[in-house]
Formats: sequence, structure tokens, C-alpha cells
Amino acid sequence: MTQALIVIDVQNDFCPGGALAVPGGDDIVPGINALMDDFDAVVLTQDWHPIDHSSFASQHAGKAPLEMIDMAYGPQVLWPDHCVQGSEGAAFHAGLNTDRADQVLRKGFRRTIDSYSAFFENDQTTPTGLEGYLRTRGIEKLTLVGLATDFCVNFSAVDAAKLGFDVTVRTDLCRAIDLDGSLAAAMAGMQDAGVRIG
Ligand code: VGL
Ligand code: ZN
Repeated sequence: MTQALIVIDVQNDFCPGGALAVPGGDDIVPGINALMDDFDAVVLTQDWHPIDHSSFASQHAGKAPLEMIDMAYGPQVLWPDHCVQGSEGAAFHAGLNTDRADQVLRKGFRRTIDSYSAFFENDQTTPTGLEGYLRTRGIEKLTLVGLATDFCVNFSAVDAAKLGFDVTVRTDLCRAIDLDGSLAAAMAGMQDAGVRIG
């Protein structure tokens, strides 16, 4: 079976010192690099927001980061400004082996829709194009690693399983934000969706 490694959002803003730092986010970089040689394809995803993105608390008067808001497509967590297009925070962690990547998939670039998943934006209908890329390359099996376990890795893994890919999440090569039980909910949701936890 043709296999791809999907590396989710290993960017400066999700690593210690970044705007939306995930605890231990940079610890996983050497292990991810070491895994790349085992795959037919390597895809990196990059959270890539316009400076006035609607997921930023700064765009909503009286709202603070980590509060919730109702968007046209449903509830949305508000985040600190992060991964602004072209910024140092949006760049990949300097230790990540980006040379090995066949494809870089940017997501979250529409001002009014966030995109946790690498497959569909948060309205759960707008495709990012990644499914087509993987299918036209004949890829059937995916291993996901990266940041954050309970948001972008989780939504990407569940969507990939729903699309019929054979999906494994290597939780040892992921790190979580863990907001109000979001990690436990994500683990349960991934298992329900048929995602293998490796
Ligand atoms: C992510 C929150 C906001 C992630 C991206 O990569 O998990 N989380 N944007
Ligand atoms: Zn984001």
C-alpha cells in the first residue's frame, strides 16, 4: 500500500516561544524527521491566516483568546493571533526537514472560515484539495504526526478516516493544547472514527 506521512502544523507559533505555544511542541521534531524515510510521500501542512482572520480574538470586540463564538458554520474557539501569512510565526520550525516534503498544504487562508482539518475547512464542506492530491498519487494509508493532537491532528485524522483512508495517528509524535478536556474528547472521537492510535 502506498503510504504518506502527513506532518500537521509544525510551525514556530505552535512551539515554545510562539503565539499559540503547545507544551513540548518542538520535542517531536527529531522523531518526525527520522520517520520521513519510511514513507512514499511526505506532506507538510501549514496554518496560514490573513492578519484579520476571524478565528483571532483580536477581531471580536470584548472577546479574549480561548473564549467561544458562534460563526456562520457553528461554534469556534477564539485564538491569539497566530500563523499570520508570511510571518516568522507561520514558518516551519527550523529543525523540521522541509526538504523531504513533496507537498506543502496551506489552510485557514479564508478570512471568514477557520480550517483545523487538512481536508475540509471548519464549515465541514469546503475542500482544501488534499484528498485529490493523495488519491491521484495512489496513496491509501496515512500516518499523522504534529500539532496539535486535539485540534488540527484530530480534525484531519477524523476527516481522513471518513474519506476512507487507512489512518494512524502517532500520538508520541504529537503534542496537545488540552483545553477543557479537548484531548480526551479528541482521543475518543478519533477512536470512534476508526483512526488507529499508534
Ligand atoms: C491549530 C488552533 C488554531 C492547530 C491551528 O494546528 O492545532 N489550533 N489553529
Ligand atoms: Zn489557526
